[in-house]
Amino acid sequence: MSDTLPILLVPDARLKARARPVLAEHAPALSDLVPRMFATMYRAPGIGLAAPQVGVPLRLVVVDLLPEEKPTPIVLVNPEIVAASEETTTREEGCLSLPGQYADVTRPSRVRVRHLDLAGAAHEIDAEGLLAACLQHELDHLDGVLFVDHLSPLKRNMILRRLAKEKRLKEPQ
Ligand code: GNR
Ligand code: NI
Repeated sequence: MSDTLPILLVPDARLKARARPVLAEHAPALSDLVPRMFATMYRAPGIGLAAPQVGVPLRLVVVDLLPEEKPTPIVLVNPEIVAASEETTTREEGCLSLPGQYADVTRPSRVRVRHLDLAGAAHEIDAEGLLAACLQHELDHLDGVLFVDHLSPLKRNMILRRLAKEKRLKEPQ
């Protein structure tokens, strides 16, 4: 198993930056980075991880909805949402960069995501359910957007204050 990477936590300015497209020149670095992103995600554990969460400002995401029962690792290079349903779904989300914090987030129920794989081949995923929410959550990270940015300022500040308080209690000083 590859070494894991530290996951950046809110507040960290790198989580608010827009990530840059992956280019051919990045390919050698990805063969080390992608296995480490999967190791980091599986260990957390989480169902998705975006490169900016491990301090790499590239448009790269890994996802696996069922690491336990039926592992289905997906790598998305330069993903984009090319279509989204008008219908929305509300579900509870969490984020490895805001540990222990959860809130209901409303997003399009279905999305079509276009992306490249590690070999540079183009793919499209038609996603619904948890996969649709997870892909939108991960693609948001590439634009410096967190799930709390979809909440009312009141709910967002409640979560950010709670996170700061729990951090203070965990690491006094
Ligand atoms: O592990 C995760 N679970 C999750 C649940 C509902 C919607 C989105 C997610 S993604 C999250 C991992 C994470 O923070 N990815 O950026
Ligand atoms: Ni997240």
